[in-house]
Amino acid sequence: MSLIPAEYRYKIVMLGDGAVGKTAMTTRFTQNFFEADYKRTIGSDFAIKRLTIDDIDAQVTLQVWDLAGQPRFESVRQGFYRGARGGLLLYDVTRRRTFLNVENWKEEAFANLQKEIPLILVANKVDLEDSRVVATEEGEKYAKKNKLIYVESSALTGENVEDAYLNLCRTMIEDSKSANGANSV
Ligand code: G3D
Ligand code: MG
Repeated sequence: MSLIPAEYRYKIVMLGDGAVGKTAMTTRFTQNFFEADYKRTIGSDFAIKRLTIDDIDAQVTLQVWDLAGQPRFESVRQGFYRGARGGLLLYDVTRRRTFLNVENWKEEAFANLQKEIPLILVANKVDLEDSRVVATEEGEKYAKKNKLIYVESSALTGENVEDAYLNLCRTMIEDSKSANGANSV
């Protein structure tokens, strides 16, 4: 096959309460497998990662935005969300409050973007089995009800980290294709 891979560029956002593992996951994903490129902005960071998805002949450049702490300025939040095409919404399976706040993060993202974007629900820190308080079934149930893809990960061991981002890429690419299809004459 001599197909030229299709090129996609997406901005994505890391969502979830403090200390759920947003930065750990982003760092693992962007530095473990490919080169990373960091840039500091006020209150937020982004990393660039290029990846190839062979089976669908796609080359994706991801701009992964990660909020540094809880920004005080509304303008930082607006800049953070602006142009985002998808996101990973994390909670920490050892802290129920972070799971209960998932709904708030989803609502905030959709409100700021004024539309719904694909989100992957990420149950992080599954390596901490002994202190786990949010069961798989609960996460799955919420994801199903809200039409989100559910992934269990550990930024510590690396389990399913790449998978979470890949799932999001595939969903965004499908969205782009159906949007293009709708626009073409
Ligand atoms: P945040 O960016 O969402 O605020 P961080 O969260 O990525 O800063 O992670 C918060 C703490 O949780 C960090 O610990 C980090 O190492 C830890 N952590 C992140 N992901 C995992 C995971 O999958 N498993 C375990 N066991 N720990 C994780 P410290 O001690 O540095 O604050
Ligand atoms: Mg962080």
